[in-house]
Amino acid sequence: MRIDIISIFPEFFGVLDISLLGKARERGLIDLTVHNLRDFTHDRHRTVDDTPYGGGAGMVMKPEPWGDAFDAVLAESPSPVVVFPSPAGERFTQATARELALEPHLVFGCGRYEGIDQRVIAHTASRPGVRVREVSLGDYVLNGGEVAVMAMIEAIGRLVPGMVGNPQSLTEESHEDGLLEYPSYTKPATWRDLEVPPVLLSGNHGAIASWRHEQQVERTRRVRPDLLGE
Ligand code: JQB
Repeated sequence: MRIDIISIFPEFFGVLDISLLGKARERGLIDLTVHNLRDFTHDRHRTVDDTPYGGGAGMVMKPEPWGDAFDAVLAESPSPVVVFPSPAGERFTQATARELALEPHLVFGCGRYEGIDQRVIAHTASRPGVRVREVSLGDYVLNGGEVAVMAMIEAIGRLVPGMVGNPQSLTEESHEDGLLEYPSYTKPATWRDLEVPPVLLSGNHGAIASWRHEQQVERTRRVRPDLLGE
């Protein structure tokens, strides 16, 4: 999978080298390039923002540097998906991560200020072969798209075929079956007077599977009843 990120803070993505994605890049599964939007400006101040038409607070990212950045990054890519993180986007879920993990080329456009001139999104979507998604991490406002893209790349990257050693560990975790995950325990069996639930020491795999499923349902009902439609 090829991933390009366009941002005015390219240094932000240095941590991807030391996280899970470091391994994916070493193994040649993910080829990630970060581009500085300011490299696509043509004025001496490398301006990327301007005042909003119609008035209002803050600044908006101007379209020209974005257009030139996408001209360069999308050249010779047959069917990229361009993701714009935005508080006004569709919700990014495990299902979104699964879909995007199957794509050969993802491009993330990281906005700042009050966001990007909407014509950039419209123009990018009008490019032949390009699919655009405006995606939100959740219902809170960040200062820009960078942190959202880091989270999305971590969620997507671990689903790229070949990334996780044991594929069963992917299907048994939170959200893959619409439930929160069951609680986990490791040695020692007693720690500061707290015991590991005895069923987990029983060796009865059927009883363990039932107990874990009960724990998932109980926890989901208590913490996230919305996931059960309740
Ligand atoms: C600028 C962003 C998010 C990208 C995701 C999420 O967009 C704004 N509108 C009003 C005020 C401030 C901003 C800041 N901003 C680009 C940008 C916020 C993404 C974002 C996001 N994905 N919350 N906020 N879940």
